[in-house]
Amino acid sequence: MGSVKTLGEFIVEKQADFQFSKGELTRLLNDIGIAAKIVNREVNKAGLAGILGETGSINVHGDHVKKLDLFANEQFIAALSVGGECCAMVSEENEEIITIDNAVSKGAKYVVALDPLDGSSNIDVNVSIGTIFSIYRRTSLSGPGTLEDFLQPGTEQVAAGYVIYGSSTMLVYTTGKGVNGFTLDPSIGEFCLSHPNMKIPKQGKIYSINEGNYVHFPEGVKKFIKYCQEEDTATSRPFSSRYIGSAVADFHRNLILGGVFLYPTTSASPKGKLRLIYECNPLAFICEQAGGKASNGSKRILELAPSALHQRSPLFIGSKDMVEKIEELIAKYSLPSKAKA
Ligand code: P6P
Repeated sequence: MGSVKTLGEFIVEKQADFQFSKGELTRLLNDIGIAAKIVNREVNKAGLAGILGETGSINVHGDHVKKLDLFANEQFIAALSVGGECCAMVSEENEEIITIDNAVSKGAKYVVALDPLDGSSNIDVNVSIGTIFSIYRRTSLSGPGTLEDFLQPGTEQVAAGYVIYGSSTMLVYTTGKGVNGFTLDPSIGEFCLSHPNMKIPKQGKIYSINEGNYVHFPEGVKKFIKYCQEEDTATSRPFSSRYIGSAVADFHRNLILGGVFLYPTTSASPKGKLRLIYECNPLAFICEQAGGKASNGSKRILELAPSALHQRSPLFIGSKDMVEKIEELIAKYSLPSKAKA
């Protein structure tokens, strides 16, 4: 058994990748790792800790907030507040920006966008759930973080990652120099490097989509689903349909095995369901760094210009060849815009 490399050691080692870095990002990533361990402890015993079920409250988007959602949100806000390296946060659970005053006074230069517990509808049925985070340098010059700090395109991300609370708990992140995965070893309470330099297969055999929405999918998406189901040994079709209903889990499986996750526009989500700033962009950054692709059907996710904190986007993300096939079919079968009027 080779020597174990912990997340902390790895982050410090990679700090050298950043010219002029004075350790702020290193501390910020470590703060996120600490919060993830605390959330993991509660997720693993949610059924016992009386924090299953709902708080009875509704979040800003009208979703029923599960107690674990709230707990996770509080833990990440607390960890990032104590750390002092992040001057403001955006969370799926909070309508407005969260300003971290002590970090503001310290002149912290980073802001963090977060989905503290994605896939919350799966909490009570013991299906994998996840945390997604995205880190930017603030663009505002001083004082509390501003809306503009968060309305940067995904290409401006300094780092992005997710935690998946599954059969094991993993933290996967990138700072723009590749993707590395760490598995939590509960016996020592450390995330240990288990998946160095992760690469997503260029072509996969898995497609992941909620086919319950089929009737309302754009024509090109319907054509892609049928393409996946055709018999063609030369292209290993039919592909397999796998859908967990937790974006982090569906994404993580495809990152390792190859495949594509699709969340198109639907009647319930006419702009798509996944959030651009704290779901699509961080997963897109990781996916591209692993050699994959992330699109809204016609444009690169990372180049979309956000205009609102909680805006949604259609998302097609995973193996490069599969995302390009989806874009090709959407372009071929999309109605000319004038015809839509
Ligand atoms: P549907 C979980 O609630 C989530 O936001 C994502 O994690 C997941 O991919 C999606 O919604 C599932 O949505 O409509 O298929 O249940």
